[in-house]
Amino acid sequence: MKTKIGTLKLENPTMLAAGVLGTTASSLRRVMQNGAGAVVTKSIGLYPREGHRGPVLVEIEGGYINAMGLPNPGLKFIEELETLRTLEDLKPIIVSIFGSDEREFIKLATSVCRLADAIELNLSCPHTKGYGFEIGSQPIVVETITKRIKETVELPVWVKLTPNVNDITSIGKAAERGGADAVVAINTVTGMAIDVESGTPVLGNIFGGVSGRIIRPIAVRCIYELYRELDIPIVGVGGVNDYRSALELIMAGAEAIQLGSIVAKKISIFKEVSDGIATYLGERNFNLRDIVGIAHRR
Ligand code: RRO
Repeated sequence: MKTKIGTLKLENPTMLAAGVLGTTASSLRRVMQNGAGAVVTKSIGLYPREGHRGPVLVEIEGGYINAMGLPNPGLKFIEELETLRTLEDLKPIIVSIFGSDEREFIKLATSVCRLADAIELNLSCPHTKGYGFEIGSQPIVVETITKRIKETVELPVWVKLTPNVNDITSIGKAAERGGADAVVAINTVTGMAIDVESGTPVLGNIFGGVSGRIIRPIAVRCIYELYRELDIPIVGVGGVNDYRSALELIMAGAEAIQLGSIVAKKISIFKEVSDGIATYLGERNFNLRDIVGIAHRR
């Protein structure tokens, strides 16, 4: 079930979402071997970061809340990408980057571009001051950073959007004006959990980002809204845990989907979802293209 996001060719429409199993060559390799059509790395910054004080992750009904705080190896990650590139049968590698300003984004994009098939700009981490919300919630900042990266690298540039804004389409349109090749929707939804025994917030950072099937209706709504307003492709992410939930994001308007929380428990999910979609389409004599955004016809 081959597909394309702009010029990027995929063997199937499932990808690893940023943040899960994405910091080493061996874990990214494992995801490829388990049937992912592409992988997105953990978001990488210019400098190593340890992340927030723990606990950084709590499981809730229907998902997780995380406040990892952008832990990453910084530019040392390039060594992992170099190792990965020596292997055979690779799937497209999308490198996710974050920065605090335009200059940092440009430096990162320049450093990783020879090892990436596309760049995903993380303009949407919901709980790390200076790196996500402040950048990703202002259309003019999103447009400018996207534009500068497009001027800097020849690769496809995808922009990952935050759902924690009043109007996600204004941010999506800003990415499109900046020349983005696709938008990725959505990052996690701001939330928090309280331990009722101690009466204290569970996460070290107090606030975190909610992921997993509990956020799927929010992802579907955001993708549906974006599809109405944008001409560039949408990559859907948020709460997919089987082929039917993947179909929901696709019918809202996503051309491919990313899997995150579910991967932590089920690495076989890529094959399960892509086989499930293929069977669904085969039984109805449809192509994937036929059902992208089909919910808008009503
Ligand atoms: O590392 C994180 O805490 C994190 C990131 Br960068 C992100 O984009 N989304 C998220 O839920 N957590």
